[in-house]
Formats: sequence, structure tokens, C-alpha cells
Amino acid sequence: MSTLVSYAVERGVAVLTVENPPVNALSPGVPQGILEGLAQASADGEVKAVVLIGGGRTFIAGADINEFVKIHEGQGGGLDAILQAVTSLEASAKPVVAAIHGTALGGGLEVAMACHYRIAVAAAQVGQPEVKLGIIPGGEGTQRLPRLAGAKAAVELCAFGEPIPAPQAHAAGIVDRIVEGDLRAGAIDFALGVAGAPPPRTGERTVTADPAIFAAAHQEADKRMRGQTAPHAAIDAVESATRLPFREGCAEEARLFEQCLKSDQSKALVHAFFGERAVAKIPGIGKDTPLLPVRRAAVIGAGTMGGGIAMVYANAGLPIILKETTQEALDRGMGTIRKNYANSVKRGRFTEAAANERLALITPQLTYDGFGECDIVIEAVFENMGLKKQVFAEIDTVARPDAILASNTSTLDIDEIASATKRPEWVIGHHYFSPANVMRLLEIVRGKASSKSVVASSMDLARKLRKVGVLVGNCRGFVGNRMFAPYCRESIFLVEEGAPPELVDGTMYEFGMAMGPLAVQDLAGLDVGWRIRLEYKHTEVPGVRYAELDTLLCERGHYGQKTGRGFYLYDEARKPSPNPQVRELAATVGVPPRAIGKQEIVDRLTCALINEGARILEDGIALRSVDIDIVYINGYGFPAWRGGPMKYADLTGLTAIRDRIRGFGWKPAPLLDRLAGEGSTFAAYDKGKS
Ligand code: 3H9
Repeated sequence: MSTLVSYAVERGVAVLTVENPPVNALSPGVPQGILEGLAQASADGEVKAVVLIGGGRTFIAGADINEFVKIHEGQGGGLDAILQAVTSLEASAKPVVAAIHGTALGGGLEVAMACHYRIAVAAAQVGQPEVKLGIIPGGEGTQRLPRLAGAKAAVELCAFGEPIPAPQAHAAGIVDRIVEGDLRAGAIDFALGVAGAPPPRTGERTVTADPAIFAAAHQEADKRMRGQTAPHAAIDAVESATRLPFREGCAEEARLFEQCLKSDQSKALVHAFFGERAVAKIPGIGKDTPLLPVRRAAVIGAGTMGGGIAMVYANAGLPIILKETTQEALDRGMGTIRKNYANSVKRGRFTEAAANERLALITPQLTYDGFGECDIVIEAVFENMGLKKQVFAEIDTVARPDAILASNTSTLDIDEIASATKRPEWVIGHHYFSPANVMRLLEIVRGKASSKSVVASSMDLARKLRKVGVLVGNCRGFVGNRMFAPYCRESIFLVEEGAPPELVDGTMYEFGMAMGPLAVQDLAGLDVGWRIRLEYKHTEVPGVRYAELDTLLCERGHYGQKTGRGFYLYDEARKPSPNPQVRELAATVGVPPRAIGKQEIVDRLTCALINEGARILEDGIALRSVDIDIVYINGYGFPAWRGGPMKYADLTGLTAIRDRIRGFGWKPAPLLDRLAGEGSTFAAYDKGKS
């Protein structure tokens, strides 16, 4: 008997309890346990009905995603037992009731739908999130869901992957009853109520639909899930339920599932799923590292970043002081925050009352009053070392001795900032991405003195703030911006060589980036880099090429969106159109223009990221290549379905990447060169380190 599913009989009802913590995934042994329990219940003359329930915090969160990794890596892995389980559950002569709490996701909902009845607590959630892993439901969910809820609801759930709360699932016909009180007892009562009656089998129902539903869903998928194949496959699978008998529809689902499972998109998205969880694991920092509780915070600087950070804390229910030096700057900052909240209310993201509650958590002030009660102080002033050091010296005198002192610097040396205090072990970088209240990434920059406790607490805090915290080392630009510099430079080279900005940006948008690199630079302001170059005149290395076009644009006042002109011209509504001066200025750089194809654009820009990423990895600035991927997916709009730049390199093949880099006349990073020579991958390098 499987140890992952327990069997008990109560009041003539067999209760099968899945015990596979933490989320009761359908790992090998679980479907077998369900089959065994079902057989035992069927053979037991005392048993009138069966209840299937999850032990611990949830029902069943789906197939075990580790099995997909095994399949992707060609190491076996199997899902056949899940299919046997759903078939047997539906065929059972004794009624089977699924009792749902926590989440019934993916294979979990498919198992529940194969049962004859579903009851749930109101707080439960159900969904088919498989598309987020680049696959479609493969446990007959695309065939049973439309038969229960209709094609429109089934398409929405299967193609877009968002779970729905149990009451909504009840209204849609997926759940038969919402129970209050004890779920197990309620399920046994329900099972006794239906015992004896012929069990209703979803697979025996039929469903029809207006074909326009599917056409509209494909269009919607092109917008909401741009570039991804699984949503379209999911729509096709649901559509087949409306024209084929159940078993034939299941065969069609199996064919589409198989196709998706083998795709690079699925490999990339599964990598991103586990990657997001892997980055939380820091070598040398275990569960025994003491965590500093963060209950009150203060942020210094009410500019774009400081204001955004204040909203992040308020959104997580944490009170935060917002400090500025002048009333004017403070009013401006609070005005922006109020406007942002009003927009969220207008868009229906939350109610006015919720917005007011959040606003009330932010205390604007000009003094350091109350700083002594804060568990963390975040500095978000102008990116200037002198100013930051002055601010840290001041915080050092007003903050509690055991408060975390965080800098939101995006490029500066965290150790030098820490040197302005008498407690560098309490200093760390918390690098947010603009807009801070929207972007999920938080780079946590470990200084050479940052204590383990400060690091662990920062990672824990990131989760509470609903951010993805990635620990990075201290160097110019850390992980994200250090890689972004050669990527942006390369995009300017492409324009200097004759590629129109629209072609460069359009190609990268088609590749899946949220925005093209030149549009991003216009948004950030071309003058930022230009001013730094003017201030820190670097000695140019002979033979090394430097981008010139951005300097030429800045010299003419084309700073990007803020001046209405940069790589593009912008109208009042910030709508871009070509800037004719770009071509004229590019012609003066002295590179003969030529026709540049889309493949070259993608290759040069991705290789610029990958080559610097490999250096960052070798320098130990990123712990693992997957950390770099998570930074890029969550902070730089890199498509998750390509897995991040390093996974993209693995999927393309490191030899091909190295050869491309050589072909461009660049020097491959030594680590990339070595791994390519060994026929290895960044993923294998990560494994070797852990
Ligand atoms: C599917 O079902 C396909 C079928 O159609 C095919 C049938 C033939 N497998 O997220 P957390 C781990 S596809 C393996 O931190 P939370 C997770 O890695 C699947 N492991 O907790 C983590 O491990 P660690 C469809 C899984 O409370 C730990 O559990 N289902 C799985 O914030 C805790 O996870 C999904 O896509 C899994 N399925 O959130 C659901 N799920 O501690 C995916 C979790 O070592 N899961 N783990 O880092 C989720 O969305 C969230 O985990 C959940 C809990 C909402 C359930």
C-alpha cells in the first residue's frame, strides 16, 4: 500500500487522504495510492461511497513538476499513472467525492473532475495553470472542464492559467457545493447523501459551443500570452471537446500535450518556475539563521524610486515613513503616490477604501522623528556617492543599532556606502526596479561585511513584500545593470551600422522582450549615462569601439522621452515615431551602413547579455546562472518562455553561442568558452556548484 495515500473507513465511507507534503503533488506513488485505495473501497462491502481529500494545507497542487524535468532531460519520468487514476475514479461504481481545500490545480483539478462530485471550502482555489509551464492540461482536463463549466469558462481557465476562487467555481458548475465547517465531516455527510444513486460521470456528458469563442480566445492569447504556443494548444484541445466524443477528444489532448511538453517553451517555463524558488536558497544560510522581524520602515527620498518603495511597503501592510529634505519635494512625492493609487482604483485593482488604508500607512515628514523605532531604513536619494555617504552617516546616528540599513543604489559600491557608518555589517543593497510598485525584482546586494542575518532577513522581507529577491554580489551595476550596459551599447552599434531603431526594437519585441532596448533607453533618459561619462572621463582603450550616437543625440538635447526626442520622437501622449536625425547623426559616426537582418539583431543582443552573464557567473556576482535568469525575467522584461538569457543560451547550445560571439569578433567569456568546449551547459555548471 502506498505510504502517500492513507485509507480509513468512517461511517461506511472510505476516506483516501493524500499525504505528500508540502503541496500533495501527484508524485510517483500518489496516483498508485489513489488506485489502491479505490480498489480496496470497491472490494469492501461495508463501504458505500469514497471521499478523496488532501492532508495538510491543500488538496492536490497538480502533477509533480519534477517529472517534467526528468522528461525534458531524457531521464524517464512518467505521467501514465495519473491517467489510469482519473479513468478509474470516473469508472468507480461507488460514488467518489473530492473534498477540496487549499488549491486544486492542474492534475489536482483533473483528478477532482474525474470524481463524481466536488465539494470545497469557500477559501479554496481551483485552476488549470499548465500554460504557465508551457504545457496544457494532460489529465483529460480539457475534455471534462468544458463538459462541466461550458467551453467559454474552460477556455479561459485552460488558456490563461489563472485560478479562480471556489465560489466562482461553484457558480460555473465545477464545484457542486461549498461547505462550511469541517471539510472531512462535510464530505462524509455529502457522500452518504449520494450513496446508492448511480454516480454521474462527466465524461458521459456532451458540450457544444459557438466557434466564435475559440477565434476570440486565440486573438486574446496573442495579446495576453504573446509568443507562447501552449495557450493556443489549450484552446484547440477544449475546442475538440465540442466536436469529438470524449475518448477521441482525450486522444487529441494527449497529442497536443505531448507536443507542448517537448517544446523549448516548456523547458524554459519549468526552469523559471523552479528558478524562482531556487534563488531563495542561499548556500551557507540555513533555517537556523536568525531573522530580524520587519514591522516598521522608513525610506529617505520621495522621488520616483522612494515613492514607489513606500507604496511597496504600504501594499504589504507595513507602515513606512517617507522622508524628504524640502516640503516641495515631499508634496510632489506624495502627489505622485496619490495619483498612482487613484489610477489603481480607477482600473478596478482595489477599492478606494483599500487605497486609503494604504495611503494611511505612509507618513510623509521632513525630520528623522520616529527613525529610532524602525526595523529598516532604505535610502533612495540621487545616485551620487558623496550624497549617499552623507545620508548613511546621518542614518547611522538616528537608526536603532539593530536596524537594517539598505541602499537602493543601482550601480554604486555598497562597501564604500557602508564605510560611512560604524556598522557595515548592517548595511546591504536593496535595488528596486522602476516602477518599484510594479516590477517584481529586488536585487539584494551583499556587501563584504553584510551579516548573514541581514542577508537572510532581506530575502525573507522580499517575499513578504511580494517581490522576487535575488542575492547578488557587489560590483558596478550588480547583475542586471552590468549585463544591460553591453546590451544597450550593442543596440546603439546596430543603429550606427544602419539598422533603423524601429527594426532593432521591433525585432526584440517579436523575440518576446517587453520593450526594445532603444525605447527602454529613451524611457530611462539618454542623459543619465552621458552625464556619468562626462563626469568620469574614462581613458578609451585603443582598438575598443565605443557607442557615439547616444552622445551625439544628448549634445543636441535629445535625451529621450523627457525631452520628446531621443532614438524616437514622442508626441504629447508619448507615442513614438521615427526621429529623422538619428539616421543623419549615425552617418557621421563613420561606420558604412549596411542592411542588417533580424537574426543578426537577435544574435548580437542576446550574445551581449550571455557573454557578460558568463563573466558575472565566473566572478561570483551571481550565485548560479538561474539567478541571472530570474533577474532578467522579473526586472528586464525578458520572456519567461525563453527561460532567461542563460537558459536561452543552454537551449540554443553553448557551442553555437560561442561561435556566434567569435563570429562578431568578440572574445568569449572564459567560462562560456570552457563550458562550450566541454559540450556542457550553464545548468550543469549550477548543479556542479550546489
Ligand atoms: C500538471 O498538473 C499537468 C497535468 O495536467 C498533467 C497530468 C498528466 N510539483 O510555491 P511554493 C514545490 S502541471 C512539484 O513555495 P506556495 C515548490 O517547488 C502542474 N513541486 O508554495 C516548493 O518547493 P521548495 C500544475 C511543487 O504556498 C514547495 O512545493 N500545477 C509543485 O507559495 C512549495 O511551493 C501547478 O502549476 C508541483 N506541482 O504556493 C501548481 N508545486 O520548498 C504549481 C509546488 O523546495 N505550484 N511545488 O522550494 C504553485 O502554483 C504553488 O506552489 C502553490 C503553493 C500555489 C501550489
